Amino acid sequence: MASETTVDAGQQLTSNQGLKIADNQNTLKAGVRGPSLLEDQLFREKMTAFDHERIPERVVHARGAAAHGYFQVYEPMSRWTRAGFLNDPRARTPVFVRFSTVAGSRGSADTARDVRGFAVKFYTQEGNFDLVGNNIPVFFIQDAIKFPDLVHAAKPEADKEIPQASTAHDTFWDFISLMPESTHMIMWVMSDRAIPRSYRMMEGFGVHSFRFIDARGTSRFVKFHWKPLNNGVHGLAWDEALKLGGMDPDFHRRDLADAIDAGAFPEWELGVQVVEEADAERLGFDLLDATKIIPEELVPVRPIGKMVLNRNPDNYFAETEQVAYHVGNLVPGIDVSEDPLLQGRMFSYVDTQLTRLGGPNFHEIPINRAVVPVHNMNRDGFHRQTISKGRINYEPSSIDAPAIKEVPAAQGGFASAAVPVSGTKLRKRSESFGDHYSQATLFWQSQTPVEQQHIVEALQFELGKVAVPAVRQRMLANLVNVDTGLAARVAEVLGQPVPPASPRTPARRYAPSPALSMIRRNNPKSIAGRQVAVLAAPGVDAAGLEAMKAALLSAGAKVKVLSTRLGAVRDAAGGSVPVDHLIVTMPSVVFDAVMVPGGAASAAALKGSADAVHFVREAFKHAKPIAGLGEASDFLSAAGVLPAQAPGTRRPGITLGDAASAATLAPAFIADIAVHRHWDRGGKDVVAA
Ligand code: HDE
Repeated sequence: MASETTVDAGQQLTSNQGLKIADNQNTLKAGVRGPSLLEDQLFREKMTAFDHERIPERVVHARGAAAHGYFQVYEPMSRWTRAGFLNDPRARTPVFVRFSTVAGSRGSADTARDVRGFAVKFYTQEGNFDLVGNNIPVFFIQDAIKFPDLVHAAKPEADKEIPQASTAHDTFWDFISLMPESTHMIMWVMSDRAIPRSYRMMEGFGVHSFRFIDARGTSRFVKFHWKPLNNGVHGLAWDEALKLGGMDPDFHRRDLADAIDAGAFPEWELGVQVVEEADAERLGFDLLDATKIIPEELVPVRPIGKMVLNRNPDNYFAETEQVAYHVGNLVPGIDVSEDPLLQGRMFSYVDTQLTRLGGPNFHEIPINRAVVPVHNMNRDGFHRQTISKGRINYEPSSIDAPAIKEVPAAQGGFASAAVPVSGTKLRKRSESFGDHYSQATLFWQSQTPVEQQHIVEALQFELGKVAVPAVRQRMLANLVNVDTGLAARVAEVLGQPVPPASPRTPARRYAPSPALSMIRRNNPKSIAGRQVAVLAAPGVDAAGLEAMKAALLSAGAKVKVLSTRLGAVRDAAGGSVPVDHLIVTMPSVVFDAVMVPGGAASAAALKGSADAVHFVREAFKHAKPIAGLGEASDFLSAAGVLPAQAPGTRRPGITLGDAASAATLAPAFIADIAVHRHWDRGGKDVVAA
């Protein structure tokens, strides 16, 4: 944790040795125009530190953003687990949460279509517990031995290192088409879950089945869920995500930091699905298979506590970059299952961190430190910080007593779940892992028509970038097993016939699960942290603008006035309205909604601005809420985002009214923003003006 922060501002400049530095502008030279001298130890120290600033980026999840906060359980969970932090409702357990994309390098764009990491480190009184999850509840593969292949296929292709942070290329789809077990995950990755609006607006999942162990040692399977409490679950439009990649590659990083700075703390509820070990067989699929969910309708998600992120890191490198999560960081009462993907992860995390963080002592880096005392006989190695006193570095020992002691499980020591294990040594996939398509069909059938359309378009885009026809063909054959209609819609745009289905095991039928649809499960409560653009030009009606702005601000939104010139615009009453940004520098894609105030001259000027017209047309295309006051409707209809006969006509996500009624119109506009996108407005295209 950030216990060793330092503030340099106002301090005397020193070397690493504490030597006060008199000149930080010039190297030591032989004469003012002479060569530099090797003896300049201050220059060499500074340059050496700089030369070695970079460490290897994470082999996956390289790009991320993080925040501090706390977790608090609602009531003691002793009936399922003896984990201390899940049994004390008064305790606020500090957490550090890192969100990430998976495929892109550290400098890639936030809005790439990708899975998002959702890693939580709980600094508990029994040691650190890491819940290293994703924003999608299943995974591409069932066995860890396939992970290097998956990641190689998804990363830029090996010969030219193209494309960056994108799966829309041959090698990814080649691998996927040959791995039918990935089909369920692919449905999620092609959905809007993979282009989240914000890290604050994502669900999180532990993915694997873990184990809860109670005080008597009884073990139960548990799946972990994070559900946003105040922000809903929202996605971007694909076209918007692509544009944001260029306009603001830091979109998600900025959004998280800004929201926390503004006091709009994101909150999630931790939910659990608990399954008695004896009931696991009755589910009809294997709980150890990470390509399967437990539908919430089968086993409800029980909310057990709340997480709040309320503090930004002080230093990106020291905290966000150096944090090291590990699925093996467990506490008494929580254990792993035999899921072969999870078992492989138990090896991989520390192994990769040894290289990334330069040796075995990275648990001593402040962000990784436990908040409880650490005592053991681990010693030495690169970057050792702890100064262990005495000559005893082994156990048991009899000299220099008292010796270090083990802690029995009854007194808080960790004990693995007493799971009976026997079997023949073999390399084989369990037959119970064999049904690769039924849950992909479940996901597809649980989506609303709009969400299905987005999945179709994503597949068309991704497979449309695949050059090898046989790969597209094989993917289509797999998609037939999910839904023939889906395969046909993708095939049509690819210009290929729908092939016969690829081989499969008999399908299992699931009832559609509304919880799998982002749109159906959304319960929008707040617009805190949402960005609203106000388009204004000289002659704007400032009274309407201010009334709407005040309502939006008090609902927690951020409001920015955009115009064709910086400075201020003169309003209709002779006052002036300060301008925050040029329309060209802050495009519609960085906003959640747009408001156009009244004022005949302002509306006329906006009508004549190609940038302003493009702004509202693009916001419309991306299904964003639009509000227009008074004469703004002239501009909006000229831009083609209103039917000619407006005002009076109400379209979803469009709020119109006269300039004097801004305050009364505000609640409808705010409700539209909370819904987020109005896909039901019809078409991506603007209305012919
Ligand atoms: Fe990871 N994963 N993973 N992973 N993973 C890493 O560890 C790995 C998997 C996840 O913000 C690496 O320190 C294997 C599933 C997150 O620092 C590495 C397998 C899930 C993060 C690694 C998986 C995850 C990582 C790279 C298949 C969701 C970022 C850097 C057997 C439940 C954590 C590092 C952060 C990072 C290995 C699959 C989540 C290489 C071998 C499934 C959120 O160790």
